[in-house]
Amino acid sequence: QPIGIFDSGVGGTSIWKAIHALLSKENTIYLADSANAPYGPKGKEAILALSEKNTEYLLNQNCKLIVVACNTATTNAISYLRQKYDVPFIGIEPAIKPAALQTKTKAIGVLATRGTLTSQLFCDTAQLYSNGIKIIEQEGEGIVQLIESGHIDSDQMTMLLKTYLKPMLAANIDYLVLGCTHYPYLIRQLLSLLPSHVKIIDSGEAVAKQTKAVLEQHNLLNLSDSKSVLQFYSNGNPLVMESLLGDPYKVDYLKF
Ligand code: DGN
Repeated sequence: QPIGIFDSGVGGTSIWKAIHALLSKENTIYLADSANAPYGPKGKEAILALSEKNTEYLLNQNCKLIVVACNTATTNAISYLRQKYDVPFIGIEPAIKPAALQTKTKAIGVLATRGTLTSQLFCDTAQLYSNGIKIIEQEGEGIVQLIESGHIDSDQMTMLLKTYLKPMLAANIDYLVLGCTHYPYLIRQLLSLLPSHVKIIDSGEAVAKQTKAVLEQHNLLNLSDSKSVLQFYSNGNPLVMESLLGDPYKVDYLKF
């Protein structure tokens, strides 16, 4: 039985990479709902409906566990999904906690979509760790669209990033939390725009470890020695996703 992974598009492949690195024997099915990206500005009801649609597709493929590889879908829909379906769900949230525990300048930045920043789950977490620490929240408006359309390395992207980092630099952050699974693909550019003492945190590795722990807990780890089957489906342009995944992975177009 495969692990099912979905995102509003190609960004969750950053999470898939971390999962595959840790759990290379596991079969995986990745679903990129690029036709409906970005989820960020859509509002809770729409995000619930799309998350449900993606989950049902993956369950019909017999997935044993589902990773919601999207901060926006997790923060808005994961408790609903857990209530409605029997399989275990792994979610992803901005890594505020490690940043808040380690900051020396007492200021951290969080870059995420509006859907994440306005969610109850995010606000509760931010509240929990804001004691004596300034959390600069910034919506990354437009970034997901540029990545989905294959414009990662563009002047437009550099301009957006510069604009979004400005208030964070003014507040002297020393940690930048990437609260959207598309953003790890921007780490190189972000590092070139940030002073060298600023560290970037994303949630990929933590999610992979959590996935492993939950599989173990439920006795669901794949113990067979056969080569893992890795499937990638997109209802958008498969080529954008293939370029992010790199060789030798192939992405199939699928209407879902
Ligand atoms: N990858 C999604 C996330 O982590 O929030 C992007 C959300 C979106 O579609 N804007």
